[in-house]
Amino acid sequence: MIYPIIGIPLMGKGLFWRYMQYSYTHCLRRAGASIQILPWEAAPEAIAAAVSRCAGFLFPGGPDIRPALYGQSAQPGCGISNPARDDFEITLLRSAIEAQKPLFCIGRGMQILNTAFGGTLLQDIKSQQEYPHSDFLHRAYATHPIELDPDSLIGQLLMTDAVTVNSLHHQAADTIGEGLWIAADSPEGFPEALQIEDYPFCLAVQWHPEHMAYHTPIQQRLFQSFVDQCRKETA
Ligand SMILES: [Mn+2]
Repeated sequence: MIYPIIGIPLMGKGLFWRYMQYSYTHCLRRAGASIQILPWEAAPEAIAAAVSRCAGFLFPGGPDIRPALYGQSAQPGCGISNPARDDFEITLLRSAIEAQKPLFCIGRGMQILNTAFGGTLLQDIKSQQEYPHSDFLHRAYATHPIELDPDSLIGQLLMTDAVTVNSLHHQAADTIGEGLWIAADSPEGFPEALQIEDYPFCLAVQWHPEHMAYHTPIQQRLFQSFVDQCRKETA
């Protein structure tokens, strides 16, 4: 198979969400993928069909996850959630993990991963941050440093233990789900990458390589490695 099919949950309708979705699909296509956008269809057969059809899954950015999914009620500063998308993504992610599919979880996607593993989120980090972590205007540029665990997949792909990344989040992983470990963190200690213990291929990052890849080729390497892995597994 030359162009592996990557499944991506629909981010939403309207111009803004189409623009955001395009930034992911563009990077994946540059890496040689074929894209399947997955609507928020929660029927078990639809999810099973997607899991067998797609070589791997990318979980993109988006609105705050509803706090009930990690056992909390909404606190001041928590944004409006999209329950249909939350439920679809959690179910799809669990099925994809069961099938050991390659995963790339970005922004909200990393938070969905932590939630699916029983972790919790900080609902608003603004009062605890030293760097502006929610900087949409500078989304194409590196704005804060992170430290990477050199043993992690993300550390190996970026070939460094320190890098600067963009930042478009106002929430962060808090308690880390059992079976996950922190592969990178910000100076304040916010997790910036997670890794699943004993899993074939999963990249989970809190920053947004899809907005950096054009100016910062090493960020495109993450999409390339993910798509190459998907291609290998479907060949
Ligand atoms: Mn950040």
